[in-house]
Amino acid sequence: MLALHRHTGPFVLAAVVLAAAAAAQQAPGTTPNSGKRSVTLSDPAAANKDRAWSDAREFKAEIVDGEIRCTLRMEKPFVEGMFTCVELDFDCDDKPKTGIDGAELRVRAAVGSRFQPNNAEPTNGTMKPLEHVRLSTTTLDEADGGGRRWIHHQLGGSPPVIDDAVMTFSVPTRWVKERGDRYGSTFSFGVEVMTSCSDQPIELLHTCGDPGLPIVLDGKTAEWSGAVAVDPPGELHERLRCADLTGLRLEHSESHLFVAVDLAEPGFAGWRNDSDVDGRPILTFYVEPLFPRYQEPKRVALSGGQASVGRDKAPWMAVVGEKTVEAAFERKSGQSRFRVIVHADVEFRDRFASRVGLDLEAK
Ligand SMILES: [Ca+2]
Ligand SMILES: [Ca+2]
Ligand SMILES: [Ca+2]
Repeated sequence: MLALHRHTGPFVLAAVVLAAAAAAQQAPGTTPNSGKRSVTLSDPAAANKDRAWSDAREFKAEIVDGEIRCTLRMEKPFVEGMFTCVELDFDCDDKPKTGIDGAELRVRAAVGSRFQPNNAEPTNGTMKPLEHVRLSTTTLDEADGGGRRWIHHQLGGSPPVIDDAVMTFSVPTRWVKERGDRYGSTFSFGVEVMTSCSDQPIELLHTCGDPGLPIVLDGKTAEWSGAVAVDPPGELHERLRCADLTGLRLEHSESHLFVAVDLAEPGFAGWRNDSDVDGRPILTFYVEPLFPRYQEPKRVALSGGQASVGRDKAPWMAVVGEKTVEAAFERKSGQSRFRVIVHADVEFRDRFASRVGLDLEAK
């Protein structure tokens, strides 16, 4: 079986489907009682085909030679995808009441970059996003004033290996044993796959040196003029161009600062969440008054799937058009200079309904 990990043929798939059917008997979220060396979980396909690049389908874990060998299969090859991270939250002592939410260790295997699709050519140096693979760990630490907290702590381990739609990696069993129950040998972990991408922030400064323009917040930008800060399109995954920022403009009236954002493609307001792959694009506006007197900067977020936010007299409002977003922020009397930064992020989560339950001493 071991040699088949990276080349899953039809016979192995048949075995996997049977194992998955057995795993599906367990109630979601419960720890399967173990005694097993090997577990395979399956996960539904995303109904929305545009989410296929974030869609986890199968996860297998098997204890072999002091390692938990993990195999994640996605719906699409990694080379067509975006930054992908599978996170395992280990309940090392198989006791949900110890640790934080039961867990004593978190292990992540990741590939890619948030700022480029996996098939992008290197923009500097020679490493393609697909070659950027790593394994990282988070452990429990004594917190100041009692209790415990998560702290990033690199335990070592080898980076994952990518082959088409399959990622394989190993977690040394001693990481679990060291945090486990000295009298017990069972442990469990949950599996969540996160995929994400981000556009680089666009920044623009604005001085209110005249009465400004009569901006109408309707998602259309024909009334706008003035300087445009531009950003090239095509940096995000091809199915996420509705979150790809291409331009930023600022304008003002007596009472408001206006912000217009251009997006590469339509689809932001009409975003539909998927029941399997959860997540949506988020535009973040950072507005910092600079002069004449310092006031608190404001940071607000606009989620995909919303056509508008706020209404008259709200501290901020936004209206989403086809490929543009218009937003308005309160301008205090006399404030005449602003710095505005806009960025876009998309983060998806696909969590396996059942946990993996294993036994270090199972034959
Ligand atoms: Ca899925
Ligand atoms: Ca625990
Ligand atoms: Ca308008």
